[in-house]
Amino acid sequence: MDGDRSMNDRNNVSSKAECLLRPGNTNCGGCGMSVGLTMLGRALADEQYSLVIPACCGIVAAGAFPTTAYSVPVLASTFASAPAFASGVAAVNELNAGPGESRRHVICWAGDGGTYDIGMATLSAAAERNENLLYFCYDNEIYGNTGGQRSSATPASAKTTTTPAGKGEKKKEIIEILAAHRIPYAATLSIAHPDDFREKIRTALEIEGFRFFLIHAPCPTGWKTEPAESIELVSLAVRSGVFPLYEVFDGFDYRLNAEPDGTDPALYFEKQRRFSGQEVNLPAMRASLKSRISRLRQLAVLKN
Ligand SMILES: Cc1ncc(C[n+]2csc(CCOP(=O)(O)OP(=O)(O)O)c2C)c(N)n1
Ligand code: SF4
Repeated sequence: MDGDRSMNDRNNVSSKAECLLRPGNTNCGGCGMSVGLTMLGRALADEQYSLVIPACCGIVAAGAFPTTAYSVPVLASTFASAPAFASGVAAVNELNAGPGESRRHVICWAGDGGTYDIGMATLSAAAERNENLLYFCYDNEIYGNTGGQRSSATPASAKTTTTPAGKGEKKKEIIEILAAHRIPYAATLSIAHPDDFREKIRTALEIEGFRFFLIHAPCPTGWKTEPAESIELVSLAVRSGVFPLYEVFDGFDYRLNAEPDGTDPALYFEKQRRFSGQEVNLPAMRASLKSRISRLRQLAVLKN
């Protein structure tokens, strides 16, 4: 009986729904991107889709052709071109679909380097054309795959291989940039909030056009954190207001999905050795997070 159950469990685990990224891939332990892929697979369990992935840890994880760690078709693009590449794939799917047939979703899965920096031109162009794509940026706040260089998503004060004394500049507000394109849907996702994660993807599936998601994706290797603490870290980020959970419809209709609970952001920073020895100006940080959340509150109609 137990043997049957474990066989069934194994079979379930190898299904597309449970296992978009199969075990035995190259990702590090505690990788937030891997957890994000698992949650994405579960949210899309009943859907047909392909992934377009540019240069990043996500495409390395696929492994060497002809084997793959992914359980859906994956197309590898150059670093800067994933949204353009995916636009072409979506157009071909449209041409190939027969009358009344549903289209396979096309999903971009890219890191912050490929999104905030090198892919920004093709991302902006695809958003402006309102291409029928779902775009996911897993934001580990560095160029993880090539050794942890700073990106424009790296927060101020974080030490990276190219900012050994701590980054001087602030993190870019990517959701605001996408919202300014007046796309139908943009949202932040946390792997510490699986219900919210799934619900927002299901919401996006009901909408046509360009849909953008930002996932806070801990990277123990680059953040110098313990793999077992990844979920706790992103939970602290939501609770302290470092990573607010919100969604924006049509570029102006904001909804705040979780209120910060008063957790001190210091707890989030203290747990990461990328900030150790840095003078994180906590009073200024607390004030800036407070003003950002109150701005979001003003823009939002609180959901639920
Ligand atoms: C034009 C170009 N420049 C540089 C590289 C080398 N490269 C491959 S992956 C990568 C980092 C990607 O960073 P990010 O998009 O944040 O994803 P992550 O590695 O963190 O998963 C770089 C610089 C490349 N493949 N193409
Ligand atoms: S370097 Fe970071 S993002 Fe890349 S696989 Fe490792 S933990 Fe994940």
